[in-house]
Amino acid sequence: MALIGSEDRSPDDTGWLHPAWLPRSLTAPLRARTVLVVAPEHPVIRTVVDELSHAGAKAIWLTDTDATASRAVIDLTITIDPELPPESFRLARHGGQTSLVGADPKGVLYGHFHLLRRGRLAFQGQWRQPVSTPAIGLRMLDHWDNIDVHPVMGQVERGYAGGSLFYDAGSLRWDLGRVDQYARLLASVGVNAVSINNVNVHATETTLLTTRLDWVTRLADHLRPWGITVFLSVNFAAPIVLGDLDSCDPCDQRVRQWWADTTDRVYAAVPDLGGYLVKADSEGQPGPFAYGRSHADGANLLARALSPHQGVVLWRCFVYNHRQDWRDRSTDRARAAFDHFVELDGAFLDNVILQIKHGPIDFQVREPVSPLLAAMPRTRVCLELQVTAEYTGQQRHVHYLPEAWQEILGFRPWGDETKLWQLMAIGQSQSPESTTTESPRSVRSGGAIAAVSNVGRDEFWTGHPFAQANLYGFARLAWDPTLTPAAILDEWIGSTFPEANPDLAPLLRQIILGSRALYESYTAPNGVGFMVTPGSHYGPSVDGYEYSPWGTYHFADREGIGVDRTRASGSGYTGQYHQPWADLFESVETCPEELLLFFHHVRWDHRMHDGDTLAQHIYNSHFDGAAAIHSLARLWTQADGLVEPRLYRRVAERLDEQCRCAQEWCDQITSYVWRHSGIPDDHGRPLY
Ligand code: GCW
Repeated sequence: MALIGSEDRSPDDTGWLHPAWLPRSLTAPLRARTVLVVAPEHPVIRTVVDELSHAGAKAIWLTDTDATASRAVIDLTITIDPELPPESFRLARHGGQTSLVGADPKGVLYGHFHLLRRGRLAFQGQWRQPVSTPAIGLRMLDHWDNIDVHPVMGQVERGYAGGSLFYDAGSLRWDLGRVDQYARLLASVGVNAVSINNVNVHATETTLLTTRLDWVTRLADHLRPWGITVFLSVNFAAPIVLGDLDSCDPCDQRVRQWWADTTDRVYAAVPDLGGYLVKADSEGQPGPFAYGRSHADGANLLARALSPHQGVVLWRCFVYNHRQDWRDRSTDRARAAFDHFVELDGAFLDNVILQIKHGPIDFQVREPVSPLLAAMPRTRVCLELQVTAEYTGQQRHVHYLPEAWQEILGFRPWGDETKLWQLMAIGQSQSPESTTTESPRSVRSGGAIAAVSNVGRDEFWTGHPFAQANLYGFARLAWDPTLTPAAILDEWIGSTFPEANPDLAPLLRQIILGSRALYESYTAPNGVGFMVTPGSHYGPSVDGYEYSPWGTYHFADREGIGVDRTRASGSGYTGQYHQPWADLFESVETCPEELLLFFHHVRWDHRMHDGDTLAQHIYNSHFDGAAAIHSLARLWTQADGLVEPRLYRRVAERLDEQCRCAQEWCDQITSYVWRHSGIPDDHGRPLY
């Protein structure tokens, strides 16, 4: 069987590793500097001290009391101010001395990386920066890594960047050096949590809870010094899978005891584990439905076991019927998460966080924001994004995902000033100013954002070197969701290509900015989604999922295309939104055109706002999109000699493939529309 993960497509372990956005030479910034660190003994502080010494500091004094005596000769002082918000830092330079004040050890670590990024400027002039505070408390990357190589999904499910950083064909890697480097990379942009195994938890991974617990301990030991908390994905049926019980019914006392005892043992081994991540009753994973129990029963079962240890359950809402009969027009997958969860609002314990995908279907290039994110005022919620580019070009196409994420984070669920990211910051799906809903639960509150990681053992970390900007962008948006994609890209370019020829940055901007819209223009049109090859999810297959059980249909016929999700004549999904969206999406006239086919079944001759028919609109966007990719590939030749040769070649190869694939998308989609609609292209371009 062919591997769907692409470990085979990216070189692994060549020995050479691209430094990503970390400074090439650590010795420059702190050469001949003296440093005073006033902080308690802590693994993260120890990391900062090691960093400083690698960065070339001449002398470092570490003390847990204020040692003012030697201040006169100190270039950099690092102190802790617990009055600052958690994980924050403040940088300033005054009287010939640079100061870094962190709220806590993590704040010091993040401030240190900020200082490194400033380079020489960190030790020049007089300046004072405002306190930098992360907007969202839990900033997490989910790894879909398998311990065993899965026969279909490979070592990393939906991994497009070589093998797993953690596991290799059934074992924990003996040498975790790459994990250390990864942890450093994440810490440098403020990621503070990682789940270490696939949410599809097979039998082998289930043993991470028990006989392979020492692996979790080892990974946690490598991540802890970088301020990164480990989470475990667990199988809801673990008591059965591990052979201890014949049931996993959340209301069975034996099951509750099993989870309590198992969790106690887990925390004895890893006292600072973040908690569990769970995919239940989803795509074949076991869950509480088997016992007629609700997802609140299921989540609370684990929450109770974790509570004495201050652990949390991240419980995914990706719950839908994946065995649908395509003939059944009454079931709408987009409705599923809301329909399953909204009535449970208020029924979850305080240490349960519902993890909700950004759209109602599944990480498509264009979906409306999931209405569930703003529908559970008495429940903690977390936004789930996908950095790994499953449906978005698989790190073979240039696709700058922060352009989509900024739209998602900026969505205004009530049409007023409140943006989605503000909900994620408080971790509560209600407007921060809201007085109409019940007040949020106060205990253990705090926001969260999670994303599926896109890294592997590839020498560029991410397959496509430009996909590094997606990892970087996720972390930066989690810290500050008000940053623009362009600003983030400039930061990434500046740190990744320091001291490059001045021609490079504009070239990179031209290729990377706008790449999300470009990808959208030649793939599935106007929010219709899922015209990908079944299984691999790469490349076009217009009807690939049309007669499948997965609930992802476009319903094209000779009249038109798209899914009627209106209240008037369709599935009623539009009714899951607050106003003004419920009405805006309901009407063909006011529905944003980029989402037209997500919400409506539209005639091929429907007039778009610019006067073109829908068919013509699709022809235009696809032909223009494919042509634009060919131009980008030509443009990249100007980078020859401006970047490392192997980076140049890697991008050039990927652009060749993007050209081929974009043309294939264009030809298949336009020919499909032509054959179904009979509407010729105004410009006479080839339709087959
Ligand atoms: O997008 C789908 C993927 C599955 C994945 C699932 C999920 C881990 O195709 O590979 O399974 O989403 O999010 O659980």
